[in-house]
Amino acid sequence: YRFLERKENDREAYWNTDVPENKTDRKEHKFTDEYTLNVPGDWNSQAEKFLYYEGIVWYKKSFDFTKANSTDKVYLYFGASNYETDVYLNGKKLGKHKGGFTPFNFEVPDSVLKATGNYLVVKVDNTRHKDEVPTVNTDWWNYGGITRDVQLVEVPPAFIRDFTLQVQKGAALKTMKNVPVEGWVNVKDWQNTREVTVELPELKIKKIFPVTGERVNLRFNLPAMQLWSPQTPKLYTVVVSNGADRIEEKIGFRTIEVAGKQVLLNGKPLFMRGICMHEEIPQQIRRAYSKQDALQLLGYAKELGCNMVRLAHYPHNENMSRTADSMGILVWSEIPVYWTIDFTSAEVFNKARTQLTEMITRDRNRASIIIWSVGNETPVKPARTAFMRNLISAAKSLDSTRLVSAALEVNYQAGVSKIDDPLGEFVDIVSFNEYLGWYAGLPDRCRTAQWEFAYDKPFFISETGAETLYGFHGDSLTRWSEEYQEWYYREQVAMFKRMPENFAGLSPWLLCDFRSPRRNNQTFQEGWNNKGLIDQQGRKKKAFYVLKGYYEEKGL
Ligand code: ADA
Repeated sequence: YRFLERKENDREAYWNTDVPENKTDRKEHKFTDEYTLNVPGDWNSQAEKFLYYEGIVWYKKSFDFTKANSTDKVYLYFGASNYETDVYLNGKKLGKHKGGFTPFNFEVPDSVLKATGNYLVVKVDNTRHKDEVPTVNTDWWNYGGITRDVQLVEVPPAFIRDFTLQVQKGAALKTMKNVPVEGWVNVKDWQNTREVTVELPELKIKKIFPVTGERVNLRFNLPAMQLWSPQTPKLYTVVVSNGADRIEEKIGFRTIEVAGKQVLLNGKPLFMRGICMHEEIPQQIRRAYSKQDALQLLGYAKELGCNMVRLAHYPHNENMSRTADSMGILVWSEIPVYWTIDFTSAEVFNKARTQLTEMITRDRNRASIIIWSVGNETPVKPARTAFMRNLISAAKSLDSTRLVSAALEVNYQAGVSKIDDPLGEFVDIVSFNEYLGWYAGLPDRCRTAQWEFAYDKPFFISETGAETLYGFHGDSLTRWSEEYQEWYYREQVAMFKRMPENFAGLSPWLLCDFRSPRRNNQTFQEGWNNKGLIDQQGRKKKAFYVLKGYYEEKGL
C-alpha cells in the first residue's frame, strides 16, 4: 500500500475541497502494513484509519482458474471501482479505467492466464481532480476502492455480448394483444455462427434470426401479455442463444413517453411520487452494493408511498435497478456531471459521455428506469448548455426509448421563481431543484411563491428539503429541529397542490442522512448532510410522515 503523505484521519484536509489539486507538499511513501479488505466494499468504512483516506491503495489476490474449454475467452469484469483503476495479472497490465460508478472489463489473454497461482494486482486511486467527472467539489463522501463485484467470466468465442428488447417506440397500446417489441443482439466476431434464437418461454415464443453484420435487429409481436408497471411489475424471462452461448434476462415491457403536458406510462398519465437517495446505507454507513442493501433502501421508499426513486448523483449498483424492476419502482438514473466542471474541455466531455454510455449499456433492459439524467445543477452558461445538449443527444442516440432530463436550477427573480434554463428546450421533462424555506426565508414563503414556466412541457421537482437532526426538538421556527422540517414539508406540499397541470411529480432531497465532507457545521452537521427523512441510524423523522401522507393522497 502506498499512501499519500497525509495524516490518515485528516479530517481538515478532507473537508478542504481544494486539497487534491492544490497541495504542493504531497509526497508518497510506503506503509509496511497490509490489510484485508472486503471486495465489494469501499475502504473508508472498513477501518477507522481509512475514513478520511484519499489516495492510492494496491489490492492483491491470488487464484487458480482452469477454463472449461480451451477455445473460450476469459474476461475480468469489475462492477465499479472508484476512481482510477489499473489492473495487472501475473505482471502484465490488462488495462486502465476511469470513472467510479460504472462497469468495465478487460480480456485476459491465454498467454497470461495460468491454471494455478495467478496473481492479480489492482491499483485504485480515488484522488479527486478538477478535470475528472465528478470534479473535486461534491456534496457526498468520496468512498474509495473496489466497491462492486469483480468476476472472471468465461465465454465461447462467438458469445452474446449484449442484447436489448423493448416495446417498439411509439407503439399505441390499445390492447395487451400483439404488443410489438424491438431490439437487437450484438453478434460481433461470430464468424461461422449463422443464427441467433430469441425465446420467451412463458409466452411460447421462439424466433430464429439469421446473423449478418455486427448487429441482428429483432422485431416481432408478443401475444396476450402483461405490461410492466409499478402496480404489476411483471417480468418475462428472455433467452438468447446461438448453440454455443446462452443468456437469460428478466425483462419487463412498458412504454414511457411525453405527450403534451403529461408523462405517460403505458399510455396512461403518470405522477411520480419519488424520493432522492445516495448509494449509502444507514446504520452500517458505507457504500451500498448488495441486493440486501437495495431491498432496504427501496423498501424505505415503498414505505414512504413512492412509485419512483431518483438515484443521485451517479449510477448506483446494478442490484438497485434490478430490485426496482422486481419491486415495481420507477428509476431516474444519473451521471456525476455535478455543479461546475470544465464545460469547455473536450476531454472532460468524453469522460462524461463514457460514463453515460457505460450506464446505459448496463441498464438498457431495466423496465424500472424511465429517465436518464445527464447532470445536476450545472450553472447556466453558453459552454455548459452546449456541453449538456451534446450529452442529451448522446443519451438519445444510445437509447431513444427513455426520457432524458437533468436537474436544473431555478432562476430566482424578485417575487418570481422562473424555470427558464435554456437547457429546458432540449430535455423531455424540465426538472429543477428548489429549497424555498431552507436556503432562503422560512417555509411559509411557499404560500406566496410565484412560478413561471418558460416551457410547455411536464416539469418535475427533482430536489427540495431541509436539514434536521433526528431527536432534536423545538417549535416549528427552530431551524434544524424535526418540527422545522415537518413544517417545511407541510408548506411545500400545500404549494405542490397549487402547481399547474403539467406538474409530473417530485423527488425530495432525500431518503437518508448521508456523509458529506462539505457539511462542517460543528453543532448540527459534523460531516453529515442531514436532509434525510430517515437518520443515519435508520430512524424516521416527523417529516417522513408528512410526505407519506401526501403520497397516500396522490396514490388514490
Ligand atoms: C444541491 C445538490 C444536492 C444536495 C443539496 C443540499 O441541491 O444537488 O446534491 O447536496 O444541494 O443538501 O444542499
